[in-house]
Amino acid sequence: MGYEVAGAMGIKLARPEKEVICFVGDGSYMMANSELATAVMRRVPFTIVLTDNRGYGCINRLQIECGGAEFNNMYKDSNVEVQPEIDFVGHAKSMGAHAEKAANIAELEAKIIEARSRNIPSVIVIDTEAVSGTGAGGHWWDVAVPEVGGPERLEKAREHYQSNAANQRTFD
Ligand SMILES: Cc1ncc(C[n+]2csc(CCOP(=O)(O)OP(=O)(O)O)c2C)c(N)n1
Ligand SMILES: [Mg+2]
Repeated sequence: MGYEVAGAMGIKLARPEKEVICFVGDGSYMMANSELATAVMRRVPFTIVLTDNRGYGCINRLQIECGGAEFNNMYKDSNVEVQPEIDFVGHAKSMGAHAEKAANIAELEAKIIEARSRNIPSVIVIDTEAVSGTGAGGHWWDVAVPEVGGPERLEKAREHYQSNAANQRTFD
């Protein structure tokens, strides 16, 4: 986390003939983004697709999968006085980048194509849903669940963990 914008700039400097698209979450963007200003100054164009689900979505899903309650990953579950409403378009524009929101996938696709003609970075912000997934990846994350104690949801999570762990291949 945090290297995505700088990484995209580095890739574009190394391979200027390539189209570079940086796919970054709101949390990662918040960790580090100031190379955007450098890329504007140096005229290094790449495209950032910023998915805004208002928090650490994948860690929240992992927390749920491990039987935990949603806590301190999404802003809505965090101990804050005020829920942040970060204007990522305004933030990126303040560094000189082209920035706009996409309302849906069709707009996102069109804006990615439009970005190809610019000589500065383009930031496309899209609101995303934090908890539901497509399931298409069929992934599983090997994070162990405590063996004793906890509420019923923890027992279910533990069973789920053990059956997935049993399916793992081992390598010598
Ligand atoms: C420096 C660093 N800190 C913490 C983590 C653990 N971590 C992995 S993904 C993630 C949350 C990412 O949030 P966001 O960028 O908003 O993406 P989302 O999962 O919401 O799509 C965290 C905290 C990490 N990988 N690197
Ligand atoms: Mg997020």
